[in-house]
Formats: sequence, C-alpha cells, structure tokens
Amino acid sequence: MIELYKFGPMGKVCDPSPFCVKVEAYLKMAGLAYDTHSGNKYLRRAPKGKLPFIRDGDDVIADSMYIIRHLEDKHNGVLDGHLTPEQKAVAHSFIKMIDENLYWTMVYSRWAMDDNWMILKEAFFGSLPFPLKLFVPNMIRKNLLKTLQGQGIARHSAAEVTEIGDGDLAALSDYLGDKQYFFGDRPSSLDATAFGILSQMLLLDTFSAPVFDKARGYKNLVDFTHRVQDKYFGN
Ligand SMILES: N[C@@H](CCC(=O)N[C@@H](CS)C(=O)NCC(=O)O)C(=O)O
Repeated sequence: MIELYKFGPMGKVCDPSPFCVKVEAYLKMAGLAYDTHSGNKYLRRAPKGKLPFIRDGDDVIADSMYIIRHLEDKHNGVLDGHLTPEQKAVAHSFIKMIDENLYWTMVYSRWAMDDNWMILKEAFFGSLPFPLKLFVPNMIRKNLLKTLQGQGIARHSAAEVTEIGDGDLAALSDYLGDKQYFFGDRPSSLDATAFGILSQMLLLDTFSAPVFDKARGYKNLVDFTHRVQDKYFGN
C-alpha cells in the first residue's frame, strides 16, 4: 500500500498544499490504493524537508514530480501513458508554469497580504502551545517573506502579482476550452496538478485575494475544479 504523508484537510479541500492535493488527486485518478498520514510533524521526516512524500514498499520518495514519475514508471504509465509526445511536452510546460509561477502568486496572497496572514496564522498555528504561538508564527512568516523576495514574486506590486497569476489562469482556461480534462475525456497528471492549485483558489473560502477573484472569472476552470472535486473527493 502507498503511504502518503501530507498536512491534512482544510475546509472541503484535502490539503492546504497544492502539491499534496496534486499527488492525492493523481492517486485517485490513477485508481491506486493509498493511506494518508496527516500533520506538520511529518515535515521532520520528509527527505527534502517539504510535504508531500510517499512511502511505497521500501521506497521513500519526496517531491510531487518524483512521486508521479515513480508511480508512472511502476504502473506502466497508468495516467499519462495515453498522451502523445506532443501532449507530454504541453503537460510538462503547464505543470512547470503552475508549480513554479502560479503557485507563488498563491503563496504571496496567503502570506504577504496582511488580512490573509491574520487568518492563516490562526488556521495553521492556532493550536501551538503558549508561549510558542507568540513568536513561532511571526518567525516563519519572516522567513517566508524572505523566500518571496528571493524567488522574486514579492518584488512586484500587488497589482502585478494579480496580473502574473491571471496570465497563467487565462492560458489554462484557453487550453482547457470546453474539454472535460486538459487532453480530452481522460485525466492526466496535468489535471491533477491544475486541480491542486485551483482547489486552493476556488474551493477554500478561508482566504480572499484578487488573483483568486480572477480565477473565479474563468467559468470553465471553476466547472473543472468542482467536477474533479465531486468525482474524486465526493464533496
Ligand atoms: N517541489 C515540491 C514542493 C513542495 C512544497 O513546496 N511543499 C510546501 C507546502 S506547499 C512545504 O512543505 N513547505 C514546508 C516548508 O517549507 O517548511 C513538490 O512538488 O512536492
């Protein structure tokens, strides 16, 4: 049995991390049996210090890309095997766009925008014991804001961050068009990845941000997200 280590559900979404949602959606779409283990405590056991990671027999694999590569290899292209080389190239590019660009607009919205930070602080760190809860959340936020500067997203104005995210959402919406999944009527790892980020922007009413409002404006992305949630997560 595959063991998936993740943070745990938030609202109706199976995880507040789009990468954890990506892997769980992949497992469901591929029809692979798995168990989950939820909690921040698993960060300490994570081979790369981030979640998700999986244990599959004797193999421990970290990072959503390597997890999916491992499962595709082991299960004979269970989800992506039907894609042509051209579709695989498109999927690769969109996945990198989501993970390396669109993702950061979400992180910026949650951690750098003061209103969302107040909500996040309570949601993620509310259960920390006193006196840790007085300084740990602020310390983590300070590091996160440094990461956002280093990555570059926080060097833009808030309006530009929205524009950057919207560019990616528009590309996803145009490519999805009126198809059920990004490559037709069968899901692929691109669908799992797109669902990972879109679930954060569209299914959680915990946070509000201009880029999430932009996402709400793409009807086909909204329908896609609800369709995947209903079919694979049943709520
Ligand atoms: N490249 C990794 C990214 C995973 C990642 O960034 N996970 C974040 C949550 S969204 C995390 O574990 N952060 C905790 C930390 O950095 O301490 C993947 O694709 O799995």
